[in-house]
Amino acid sequence: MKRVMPEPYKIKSVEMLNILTEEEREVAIKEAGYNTFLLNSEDIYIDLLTDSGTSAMSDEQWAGMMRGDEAYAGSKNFFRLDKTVRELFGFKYMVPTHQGRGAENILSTICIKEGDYVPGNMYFTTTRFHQEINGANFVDIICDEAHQPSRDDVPFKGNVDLDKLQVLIDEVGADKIPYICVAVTVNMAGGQPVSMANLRAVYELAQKYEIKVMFDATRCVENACFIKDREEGYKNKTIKEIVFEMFSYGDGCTMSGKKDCLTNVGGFLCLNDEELFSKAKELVVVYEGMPSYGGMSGRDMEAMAIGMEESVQYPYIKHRLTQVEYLGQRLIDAGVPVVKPIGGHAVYLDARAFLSNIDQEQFPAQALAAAIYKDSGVRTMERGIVSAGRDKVTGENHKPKLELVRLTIPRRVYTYAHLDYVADSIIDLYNKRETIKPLEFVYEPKQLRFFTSKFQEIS
Ligand code: P71
Repeated sequence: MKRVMPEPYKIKSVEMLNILTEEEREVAIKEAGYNTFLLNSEDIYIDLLTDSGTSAMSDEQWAGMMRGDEAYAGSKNFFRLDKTVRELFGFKYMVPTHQGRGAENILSTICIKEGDYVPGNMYFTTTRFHQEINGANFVDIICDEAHQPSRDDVPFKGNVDLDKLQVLIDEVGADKIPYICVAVTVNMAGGQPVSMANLRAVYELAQKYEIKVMFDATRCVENACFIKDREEGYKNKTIKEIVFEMFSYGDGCTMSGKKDCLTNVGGFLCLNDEELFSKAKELVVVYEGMPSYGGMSGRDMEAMAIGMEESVQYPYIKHRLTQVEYLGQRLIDAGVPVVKPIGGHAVYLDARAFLSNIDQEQFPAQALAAAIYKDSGVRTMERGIVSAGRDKVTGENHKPKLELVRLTIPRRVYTYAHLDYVADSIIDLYNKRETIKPLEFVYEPKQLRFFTSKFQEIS
């Protein structure tokens, strides 16, 4: 039998979990309008809502917090973070922000003109929001396989379809495309990676037309580990070398430090262009803070610099991907429909297949996420029609091909035993799935509606 390697860390401090009864959970989810975002965290047993800002920091990071230099300007922690980011990513300039969307706001504002087009390998909610509010049209150029949840023979389902990119350039002209947004990995496709060969090819094509490539670097370390494991020629390279090469095929990036930087808050924007850097610094003082803190405290920046160095250590990242894969494989073995192959940060249930009796406009993924909470106290997230929102012109619901529930694994927080409980619960629920009821809106906010909308069951 193959040995399962346990967690590559031991536990120094613990946080006790609350266990509610099923009756108590039924009341809680009803009060939350069947929206898992609106649950109180104290009512949750295992929280798989997100891997964003939910990482456990290391003893080294906590020690770093004590070295926080909280000067208003020129904090020493900023200089350490700046150096770490530039060394690991290879970009020339870095602007700190309070989190990823702060960087997206600045990048979109300085690069986009009304009527532009921003192609990307699938949308992300906040990213597309900032592109559209600045007047751009988002165009999805991810490969078709990314929209096929059961296709498990594609190792890099996050890849850009170069033909789609070429068609867009021919149709609208390169001068209407301020940059191509390349996410590594692709969250909404199921945490799917992009190959190095694809990144290289996108950059070559972009350079031919003098279009910039801007990465969404949020889960870049996970992407690098997939490249090491799956792409020819990378087995003997370090994660650090792979990350560095990935970003050599671009002109900048936005980063949510709340994921692969192993911290609870923070983010940054990287750029190679001096003029754009100068514009970004003008805006950061308006929205975030001084260019030497951008909304983070000194201690946050120190923890982030240390977290980034820890994140590129192979034992850490390999264990993380293996943990996610383990949960996914348990569900696959039981016949539960999930997005395949299993991605980097989460297992995604295919809610359309799980609840094939519920119409997409009756929110199957939302209903499934609510049912999982009620059944087991596990909190998950809808990533389907509710997240996709409405078309800004027609007002119709975007109807994404993928109607998913995300079981997101926080970094260094849960053990294999927790994941077994999650798997057992979901398998049980799958076997009684006909008891799950469809939903309808009782409150729908205009923007990023998934965060605060409320629903009721249709009986
Ligand atoms: C996630 C999040 C956090 C989130 C955001 C919106 C709705 C629900 C949850 C954030 C990302 C991300 C990618 C690929 C940019 C951001 C924004 N993800 N790009 O998955 O995944 O970063 O949260 O730091 O502002 O739960 P930010």
